[in-house]
Amino acid sequence: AINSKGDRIRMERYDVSKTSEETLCKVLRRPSQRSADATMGVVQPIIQAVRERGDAALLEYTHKFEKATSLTSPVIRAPFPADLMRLPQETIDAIDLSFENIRKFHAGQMEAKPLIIETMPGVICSRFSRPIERVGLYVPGGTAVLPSTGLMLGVPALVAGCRKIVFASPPRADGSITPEIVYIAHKIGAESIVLAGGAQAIAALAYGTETVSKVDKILGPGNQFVTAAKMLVSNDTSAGVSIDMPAGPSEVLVIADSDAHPAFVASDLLSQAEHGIDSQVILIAVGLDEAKLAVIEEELHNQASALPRRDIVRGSIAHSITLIVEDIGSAMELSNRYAPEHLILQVKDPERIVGMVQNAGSVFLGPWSPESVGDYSAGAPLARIATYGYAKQYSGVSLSSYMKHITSSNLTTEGLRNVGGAVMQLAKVEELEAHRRAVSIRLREMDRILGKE
Ligand code: HSO
Ligand code: ZN
Repeated sequence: AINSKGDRIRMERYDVSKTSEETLCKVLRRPSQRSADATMGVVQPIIQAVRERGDAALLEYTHKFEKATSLTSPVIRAPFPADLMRLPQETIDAIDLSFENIRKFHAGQMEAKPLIIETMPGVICSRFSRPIERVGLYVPGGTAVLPSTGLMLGVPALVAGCRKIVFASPPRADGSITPEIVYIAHKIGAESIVLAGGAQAIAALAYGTETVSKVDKILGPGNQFVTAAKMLVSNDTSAGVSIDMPAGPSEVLVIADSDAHPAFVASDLLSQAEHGIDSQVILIAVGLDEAKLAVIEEELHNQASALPRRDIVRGSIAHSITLIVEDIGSAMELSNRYAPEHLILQVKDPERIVGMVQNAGSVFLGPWSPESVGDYSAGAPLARIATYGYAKQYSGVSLSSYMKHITSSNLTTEGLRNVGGAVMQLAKVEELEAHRRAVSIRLREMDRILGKE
């Protein structure tokens, strides 16, 4: 039970040198890494219904889950009506500035020219990229509407050159949609916005309906139902759709040494903690004495108590922890093991320490780089990317998430002569005679032509 007053808001402390490996394992486990079976059971029939009955089923779920019973069409199409994106000038300016920074960062990732390598004389191999044609971008609703997710997902899609960009986001109970999302979709050149959330939105994007355009890839964060639905549709070969990655609750790990500013540390921990009660934040305190730790904890409590979302913060702080270590090496070891989505280095010489980062979604260096600049405006994307420890094997969303690479081979007669022997020999080993002959027939023809001349 969440108690909004009274108890101190505090993270459990563990002195790592005195903590057993077993306990450490337990406290570093993500709170929501539970069996996904129950979720899959809920999601499966929803996907099937949308797949079979299209818009009718999609609307039924939106009426039921979003309470948007007045909604009669699940899609709005570009050009979006101006009255759906009326916003205060300050908001427009903030979106425009962020849009431009995110655009610059992704434009810089564009490959200037294809990779061309001549592996042997006359054997020219190349690799070039093409945008994924149709992408579906999921912008979650829930306890907070996050239009910034639309920027983080949409701008790279625009820069990559995706031909069709479809947004999906749950409508409010009155059937309307946050004007910020509409404005962002408009700036990005989205084809349409699907007014639906949850598994039903994912199913509509994966299979298409009478009004929803089918897409080739679905990206974006969401709750456990969205994540389960993304995993299911991406496993269905008949859907022909891929996903970014399984996304979990947002998380941050802050490493603080004696240089760190206690108020900054507390504010960074809280800015992730306020996302949801399932968020997890971790503080690794490097060589801090009791007095300094106490100041950080005092800051955390005081700042948290003053937050509008303090009840949510209380929930997430309840399963968040402080790990106490002696040196930065041990801190980095733990951090790499946990593989946080966001890593904040409030330490001496962060540019040097960043060299020790092996696993993390996105890193923030030094006292003047709060995570919220990444959430909104700095340019490097953050959209609940590599959570659940997936930072060990996945990258966050970037330009390449919207592209695929195509390779090509182009051989001259000299090239085929150079490489043909090896090909024929390997084909022989694999007993694939047609493969072998595809070379030998050409070599013979080459001899004939050249012999003639
Ligand atoms: N920190 C969140 C993203 C977000 N924050 C959106 C604010 N709005 C997960 O990366
Ligand atoms: Zn955030």
